Amino acid sequence: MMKHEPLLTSFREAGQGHVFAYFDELSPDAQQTLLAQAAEVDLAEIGRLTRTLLAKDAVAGVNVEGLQPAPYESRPEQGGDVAQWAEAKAVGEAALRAGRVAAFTVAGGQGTRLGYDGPKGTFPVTPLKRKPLFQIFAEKILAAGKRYGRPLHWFIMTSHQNHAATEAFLAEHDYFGLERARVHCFRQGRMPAVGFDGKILLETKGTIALSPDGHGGSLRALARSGALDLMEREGIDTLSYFQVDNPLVRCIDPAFVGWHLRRGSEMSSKMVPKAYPEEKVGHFCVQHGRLVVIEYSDLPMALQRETDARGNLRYPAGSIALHVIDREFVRRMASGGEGVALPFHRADKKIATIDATGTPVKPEKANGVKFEMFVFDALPFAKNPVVIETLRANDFSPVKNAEGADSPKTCRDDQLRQFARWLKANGADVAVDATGLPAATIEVSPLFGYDEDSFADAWARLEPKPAVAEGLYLG
Ligand code: UD2
Repeated sequence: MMKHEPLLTSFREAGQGHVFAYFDELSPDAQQTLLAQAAEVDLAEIGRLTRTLLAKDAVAGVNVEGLQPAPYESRPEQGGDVAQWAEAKAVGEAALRAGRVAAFTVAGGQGTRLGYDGPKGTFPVTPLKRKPLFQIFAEKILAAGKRYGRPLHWFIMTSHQNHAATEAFLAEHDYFGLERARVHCFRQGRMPAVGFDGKILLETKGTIALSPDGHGGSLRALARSGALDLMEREGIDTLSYFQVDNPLVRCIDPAFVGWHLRRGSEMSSKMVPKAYPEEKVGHFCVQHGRLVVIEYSDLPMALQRETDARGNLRYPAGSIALHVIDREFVRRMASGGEGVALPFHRADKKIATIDATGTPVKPEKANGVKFEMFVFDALPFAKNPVVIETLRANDFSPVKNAEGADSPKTCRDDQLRQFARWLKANGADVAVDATGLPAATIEVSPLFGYDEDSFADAWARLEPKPAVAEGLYLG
């Protein structure tokens, strides 16, 4: 039985005593649940956030003073230095052969926009076999481990909500061929939602309205879960970070790892030139000498649309949430020492809560605030951060919405285009339309080829070469 008086007192002293208003009505089990949730809350942090982000005179949006476009390394095809890219790739390959790299997926989001019930990683996305997102990543990681002769570890950050379902799904599918001991799921932290008056909201009489603390919570969670220590024991110093919604991603990209290592960078990023001025991605910028990402919702539209003398966007560098991160940098950020903590962002939301009589209510308009951290806010703290350009078609086609842009349909088509491109580049006869979309439904398993190089090698070995026809699966 958890001793509750000290906890109750600290909540009361912080002006949050109402969290226990119904405590005496709860069953002993329910009391324990509430106490455990309350113990998760950092009252000092909530107090600080309430005083700053919720203050009447809080400045909305970000300060854009002194903002400059961020420099980046262009791809060789776009005028980048061919020799440097080749060297970066060699350095990355050497790191992979030495077992220094692990894959890291953030999969704690709630996936509300897609309207899919279940962890997003279990959502089927490939054109023919309907493989789920987790399977694609697992197979890419497995294949990269084989290619470089060192099996990779895979860290997956889940949420309280989807942790058990994620673990069960992976176990049920035997980790899609990965060694069980190399797959590590751990939960991210939670933050309580507060009303506009700064009072912590109860979801029911016995539960606090808690929600995931944002993908930036991954840095703390990596430390807290013991993942960093495990990496250290295994000789891993580099994490390849990607989001669960993007099956096109090169989970393991030697050139990216190599740029990061060659520059002695603590956190590196990939950019794509924005497809159009209002595209909903973060913008890489430099402010007061530090690299920052400014989210589309925070960058004034005039700046998003601003062009230079030649008519090019002044802030073209879109963030697609791909990073390579140094292990000890994560540890430093997670320690939250003076001045190194990630900031929280405020999001006004409709939060299920209880009314004055204790009855659950679903509000019709925003009734409170959630606090989230963003992983890219670590960039200004990183030494020697590098941004490299990547081709969207090789790295980015997320599934976010049920329909329209970034939907299962657009993602499926982008996968088909990628498979067709790989085949054509290696001499296969593939009929495609003006957008590169093949007429036939084809699929390449990551176990056959997971990027241009591995595909080219596998295709060269394949005899006889199959004709590209409806239903071709290269596995
Ligand atoms: C993110 C970026 C945006 C762009 C885009 C590319 C932010 C704020 N914006 O937009 O700039 O790069 O991605 O696709 O990051 N997640 C967690 N825990 C959380 C919240 C999210 O693990 O508490 C994971 C989530 O499972 C997903 C990823 O983070 O893998 C992105 O989350 P999102 O869908 O909320 O990000 P989005 O689309 O707003």
